[in-house]
Amino acid sequence: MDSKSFYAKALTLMPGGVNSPLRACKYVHSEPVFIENAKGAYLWDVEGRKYIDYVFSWGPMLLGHQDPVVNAAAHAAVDHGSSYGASCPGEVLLAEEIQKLIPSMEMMRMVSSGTEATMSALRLARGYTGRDKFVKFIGNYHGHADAFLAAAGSAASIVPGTPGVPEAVISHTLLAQYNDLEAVKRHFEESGDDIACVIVEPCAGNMGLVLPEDGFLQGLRDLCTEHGALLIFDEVITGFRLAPGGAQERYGITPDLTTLGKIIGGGFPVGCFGGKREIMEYMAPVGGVFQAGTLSGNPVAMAAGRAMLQRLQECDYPALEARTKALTDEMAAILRAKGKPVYVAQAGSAFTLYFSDRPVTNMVESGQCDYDAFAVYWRQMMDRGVYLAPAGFECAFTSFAHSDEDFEKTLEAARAVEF
Ligand code: KE4
Repeated sequence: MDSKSFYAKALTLMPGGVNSPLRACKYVHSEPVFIENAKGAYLWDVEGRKYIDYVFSWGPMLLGHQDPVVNAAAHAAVDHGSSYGASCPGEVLLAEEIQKLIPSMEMMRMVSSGTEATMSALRLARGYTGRDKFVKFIGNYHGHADAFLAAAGSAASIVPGTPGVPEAVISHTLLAQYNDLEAVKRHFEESGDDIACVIVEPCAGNMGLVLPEDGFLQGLRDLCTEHGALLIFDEVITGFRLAPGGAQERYGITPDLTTLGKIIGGGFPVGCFGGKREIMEYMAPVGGVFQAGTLSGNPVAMAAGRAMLQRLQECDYPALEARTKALTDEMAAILRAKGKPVYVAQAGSAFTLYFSDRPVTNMVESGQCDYDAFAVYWRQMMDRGVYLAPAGFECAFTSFAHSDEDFEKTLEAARAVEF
């Protein structure tokens, strides 16, 4: 069966034919291809067409697909049983590995998705401080728990309003533009005693990649400390990607709580939240803040994640960052030569090519980019075997599996694009 046939069948079985809205490729006016194989830097669809991957499952596969060490660890784990619903060594070993790289996570808890991690971290922040309100940034995406679906980024930015989310639930969600410290200050001036936490993507990846401006993260740290609120870094994308110790290592700011996902599962469903011991001990069964999960600490995900983190410590992050910069500089130069203004945002192995003649520092500016031009670009890159995220407001990822030849082929495809 080809992709078209699978999609036609999928449309009868799943809303929009997908299990996550971005995959429907609506934002690039296209249809999904169905993938049946992935190895290294490549994907193959059900028709045998090969793509150079820049999505990598939306972030987890920083080593590329089927890294032999990660694969072997997952296989070995499956051979010992795929789920116990009981404590297992793998969860302790992965937690130890995470703590080594992100020391601010003195204690942590494993869950099964980024959504669960942020949802639980927010509940913990509220339980710990005894306060209900929290600050989130417009265009930041923290998964799809109700409280975060106010001005959320990623696919949620396209949904008008938040049907299904009671007004009362988001009435405690205070919004600010990303990089606008003054707006956060105003929230603290008005409701400082009621604010449990500020949650932020320390380098935003869900309105396109948007870098924190100098002083922004430090300013958040200071405001939270001053007002007794917790600072939560949502590092579901940035954890182990921007640096082995995540954005908090790269920018030198320590949050009270951190949420993780994606990379720490080595491609298996996972999430994790953690931070200061004193705060984490508010979680049940020690404290009263409830959270639980049938598959939390799943032994296969734990084994794959641990192998992934160990392998990443042997990898040369600065070299990949430099190679990614050379790639994106050239991609931008090619587009400019075609008369398209481009602004490139890059941090480590994450980047976004904005069709814009101005820098993008927040959601308003991201919304002003020419996403129709991006859609044209995306479709022609796909036709030439380059798989970019199917939305202009997402970031692309390079991996340690990409060769220079893959980058050169990508540039060749970009040169052939016509607007
Ligand atoms: P999951 O529940 O999808 O595992 O993680 C939610 C999440 C939390 N925090 C951040 C910063 C995230 O980026 C995400 C999920 N990211 C999206 C796209 N960037 C995943 C892809 C999708 O929704 O299909």
